[in-house]
Amino acid sequence: MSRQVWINGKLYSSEDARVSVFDHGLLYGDGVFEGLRSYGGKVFRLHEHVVRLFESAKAIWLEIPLTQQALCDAIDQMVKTNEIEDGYIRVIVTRGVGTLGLDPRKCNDPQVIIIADAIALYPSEYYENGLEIITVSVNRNHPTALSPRIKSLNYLNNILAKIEGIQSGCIEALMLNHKGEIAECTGDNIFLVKQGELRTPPLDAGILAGITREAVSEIAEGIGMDVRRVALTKHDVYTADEVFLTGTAAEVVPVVKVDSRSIGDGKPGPITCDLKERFQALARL
Ligand code: PXG
Repeated sequence: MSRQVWINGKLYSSEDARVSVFDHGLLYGDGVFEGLRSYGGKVFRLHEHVVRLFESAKAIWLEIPLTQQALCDAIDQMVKTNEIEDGYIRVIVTRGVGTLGLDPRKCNDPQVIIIADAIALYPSEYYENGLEIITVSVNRNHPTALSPRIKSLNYLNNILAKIEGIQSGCIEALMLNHKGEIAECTGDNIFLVKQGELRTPPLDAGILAGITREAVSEIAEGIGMDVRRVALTKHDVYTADEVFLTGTAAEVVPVVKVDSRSIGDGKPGPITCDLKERFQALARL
């Protein structure tokens, strides 16, 4: 189905929406992005996503040529224009056209792109039976090399981890940080349930500050659960009562096996299932 795509304030049909082969987003992965979701035509945590996009851009010295409010309005407009109810929105900001050289000063027309489409949901058996994941040899980007807080157009770190997971028959891969601590999966944050409390790696473990991670933490704290953002090891994961992942695409998805070890009783746990329901209720409010 043809969609309308927003590029720098103009609308193009999806067939005609294009960027140049000289765009540094393509040549060098020089740019940032966000993946958002709409529920019943309303974008979930729109403001938080736009703030994170602007922070990603600031961290790479990329100036987004519109205000946060104007971008929020444009995203809302694209959801309406494309008549999206439950949908997926991708916002991309590239450094723009430059020369065949790294120098970003040659790029002076950043491309802001908004794509709004229907969402391709994960198969329901992932939620019913839980995922099996594996820790991979690819570490998460070292925070002093490229901060994992930046949602940049260069996702090779995560893609290499994903490939390693797929080679082992797992659709998600768990990445460790440079200290050997648990970081996150390739497109999701990780939580453990232990003795009725939630544990998730802190931001300084070198992870993306996930918006679903934050929403689920708020839900849990709202029902009186402790949420501890603490450094975690593989041992903590293997001996957890429950494990689940959070992300815009996956929402809350149970994990039942890590590195071939069953987690808890090997079935999606009650706290995970409860938080998954509560998250969906919140998203559809
Ligand atoms: N960690 C990483 C590395 C991610 O890329 C998350 C955690 C979860 O963050 P949010 O804010 O979504 O709760 C992400 C999110 C895609 C896609 O199209 C990727 C993400 C989100 C939406 C779509 O691959 N990554």
